[in-house]
Amino acid sequence: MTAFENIQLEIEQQIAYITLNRPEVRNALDAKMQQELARAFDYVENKEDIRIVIIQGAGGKAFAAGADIKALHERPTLDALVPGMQGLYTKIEQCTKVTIAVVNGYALGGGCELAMACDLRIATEQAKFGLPELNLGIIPGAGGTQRLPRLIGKGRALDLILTGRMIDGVEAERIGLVNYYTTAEKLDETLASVTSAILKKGPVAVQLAKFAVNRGVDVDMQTAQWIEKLSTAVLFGTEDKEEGTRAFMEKRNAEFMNK
Ligand code: CO8
Repeated sequence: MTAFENIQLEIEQQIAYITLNRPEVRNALDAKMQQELARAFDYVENKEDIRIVIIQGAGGKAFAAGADIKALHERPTLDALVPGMQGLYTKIEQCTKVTIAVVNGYALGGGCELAMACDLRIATEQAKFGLPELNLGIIPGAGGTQRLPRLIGKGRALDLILTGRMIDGVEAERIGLVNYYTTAEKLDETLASVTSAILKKGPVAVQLAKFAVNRGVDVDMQTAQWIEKLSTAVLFGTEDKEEGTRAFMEKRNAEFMNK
């Protein structure tokens, strides 16, 4: 793996920590940061021992303040047709590992959209979420117009997109934009409790639960239920299912083998 400049990637036990690292511009996502994120996700995707990816922002002020507006200013019309940020966030959403955004500062525009592409979001009292793109004469074009209503409903999504107002972590949790609201002091504890709960589960079941939810949400119910059924069929053939059910009957904790 080659070194990164605008992000950091650290791996500790079964968790990869990706830190967006341009604090002087509130971790705005320029082209280099986006390319590096794509490379980091290619890397972790192929590492079997990594089961969770945590994305966070450096500097204590921002998760990410969105796309780099200076670069955005120069972009011609047809640039919007390339996969770009939208494609990157789809790649992140489709990562087979569990992804968690830790928002301890501004998550605006493309920063908020990045958090929404993750499976789970944790916010602290420093967090501020918003989609201010309309102030710039554009729309949330990195999946935001689609992921936000799927997460919080159409009415609330339109309010946030049309007004561009910022909300704090308490409101974000109330409307379902984040899963957990915590304080900066309790962040590590919250994160540890979420990650340890996930790491105790059967690894293939975790992967297929994420797959079934993500793929099922955008298709008709019957197709979605087939996705669920076929995923269950795969799991029925795993050692994880053998161990998980046997452990219950033997009144002990399961020890999953990831096979
Ligand atoms: N891009 C570039 N530079 C930025 C950005 C950004 N998004 N955000 C902050 N910066 C820079 C500032 O210009 C400033 O630089 P300098 O020191 O050289 O003046 C530095 O970061 C610090 O910023 P502030 O002084 O403003 O710091 P504050 O802590 O007072 O405020 C805010 C922080 C609230 C985050 C404020 O900087 C802000 O409002 N930033 C812009 C937020 C925004 O509008 N984000 C949306 C961007 S557009 C987007 O994300 C579109 C995604 C979809 C694209 C799809 C394309 C196909």
